[in-house]
Amino acid sequence: MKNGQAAREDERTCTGTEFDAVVIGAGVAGLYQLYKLRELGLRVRTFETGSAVGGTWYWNRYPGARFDSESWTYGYSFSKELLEEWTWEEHFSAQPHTERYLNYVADKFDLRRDIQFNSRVVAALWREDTRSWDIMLESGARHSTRFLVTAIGVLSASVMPTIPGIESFAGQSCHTHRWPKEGLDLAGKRVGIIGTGATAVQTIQTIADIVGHLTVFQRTPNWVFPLNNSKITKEEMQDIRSRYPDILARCRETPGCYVHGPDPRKTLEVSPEDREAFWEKLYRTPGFGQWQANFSDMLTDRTANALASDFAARKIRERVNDPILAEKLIPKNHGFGTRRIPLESGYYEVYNQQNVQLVDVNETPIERITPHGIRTSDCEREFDVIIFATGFDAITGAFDRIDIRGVNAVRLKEVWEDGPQTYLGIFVEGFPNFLMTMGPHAGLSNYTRTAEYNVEWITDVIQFATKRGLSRMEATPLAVKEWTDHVLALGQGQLMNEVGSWMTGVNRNVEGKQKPRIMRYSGGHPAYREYCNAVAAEGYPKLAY
Ligand code: NA7
Repeated sequence: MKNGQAAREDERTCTGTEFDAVVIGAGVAGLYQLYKLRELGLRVRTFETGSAVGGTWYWNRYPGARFDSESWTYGYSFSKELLEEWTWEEHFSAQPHTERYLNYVADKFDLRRDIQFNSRVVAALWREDTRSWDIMLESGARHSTRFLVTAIGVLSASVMPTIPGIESFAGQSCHTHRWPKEGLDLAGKRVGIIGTGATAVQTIQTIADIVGHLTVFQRTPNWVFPLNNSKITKEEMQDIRSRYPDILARCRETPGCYVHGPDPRKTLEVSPEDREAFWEKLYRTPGFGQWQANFSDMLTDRTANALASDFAARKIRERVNDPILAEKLIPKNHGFGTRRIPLESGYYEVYNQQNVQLVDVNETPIERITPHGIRTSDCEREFDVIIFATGFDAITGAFDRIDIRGVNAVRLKEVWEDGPQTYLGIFVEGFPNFLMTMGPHAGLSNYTRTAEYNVEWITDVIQFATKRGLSRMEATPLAVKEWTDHVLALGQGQLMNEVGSWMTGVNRNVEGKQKPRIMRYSGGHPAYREYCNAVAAEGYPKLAY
């Protein structure tokens, strides 16, 4: 006979579940999470909607899809061997190469044996009696797990526009996120594309020379800046390999975990001539230099931001031949960098081509999609193909699409109705043993750099619990309140948080997602890590067990 204390211990450590941990998603974060949890000796299963690994880099097969982070800052850093072995071909890798990389990682670490593909998780229900999660797949299959870790990405819930007649189109059409694996033959076709975000920019500049005629339907122009991509030579790759420790150290010290960090000077401290020279230099810098390495007040001071916007507008005017068209391509409702800037290679020059037309849907709104094409208030245009580059229900959208119910069957979607509330972007009160990689209010920056950190922190806290035989852990209400208040306070005064974009959780096609909210931790990733590291060092004092 066991005494009461021992029996209680038994009850707390009794696994009784099919898995110790389930990971949802086999993208960048999910693959590494599986690797780390398996390292702990746990029974782990990953469920993945797609038929193969890659997440973002599995789904987004549209023409021209590629990184906007330097390839050699985006790869995993946890394995020296992997860093040594992998050869990046371009400074900003194209989707096929990145997908190959993630497949290489899955093979190298033998990850596939614990991944169940073609398995969309549709519901997750917390069971207090067994202190475990019941997971439901679209197929109807059910599984149980002690810990549930989401690795569902921030841009994975794609959204189609709510345009009347959308189902009636008789030609081919698809969302860029659901581009067919076998590709779409666009040669010589009449193509219409809706949207002018980063995805549309990459698509437009890639297909403009292939298609017969391209019509771009623009609602909001973005500040689009040069990517300045190039191939990586064998010698360059050798040099990059030798510098990985420095590159990774640099990424650890910048707010966005890029190699680019802000210039400490304030915009108006610098003479107009020096400012112009500095911005010209940034314009020629590969990647996010213009956005991340600009003057330190560029995204907080309105005057500074207006000057940066003036420079960017001049660049558009220089590149687009037709001055009326150039004005249409210059954003008027948001300042430079207040939305994540799409990076381009020849985007503006596309509008100088005879076979490309821009339709400003503010002047001539889209009325409906017809069997033959798109009807705006002034005319109907006929298309063979319509491309929807209409973006995502970002950050919380992928969570909303799973019926996640915590204690007392409370729905996560309802808890977050007025905006996310989390502890460190990782825990949610009332959702025990539920942990999010790259959740809302976490440090969202150069994805792999920040996901790796998140995954390692989550692994450590799961190890902490399992070592102590704790079958239940949850953020306290105080922890959630303090973190949420902290994130909201940090987000005040950031111009990015005032503007509607996926980064502020806005999607005009999704009910309840019309107004900007603070969705990200904006104190910079070094500060985020410092905070999370301190929590771990103190033994997770604000978790309840
Ligand atoms: P985005 O940046 O959210 O862009 C979506 C685009 O689609 C944007 O231009 C929208 O205009 C446009 N949109 C959506 N619905 C409509 C309708 N009904 N009519 C006209 N235009 C519409 O998503 P992306 O996929 O381009 O990029 C997401 C991130 O992926 C990017 O930042 C990179 O980090 C990678 P709006 O601006 O809402 O007026």
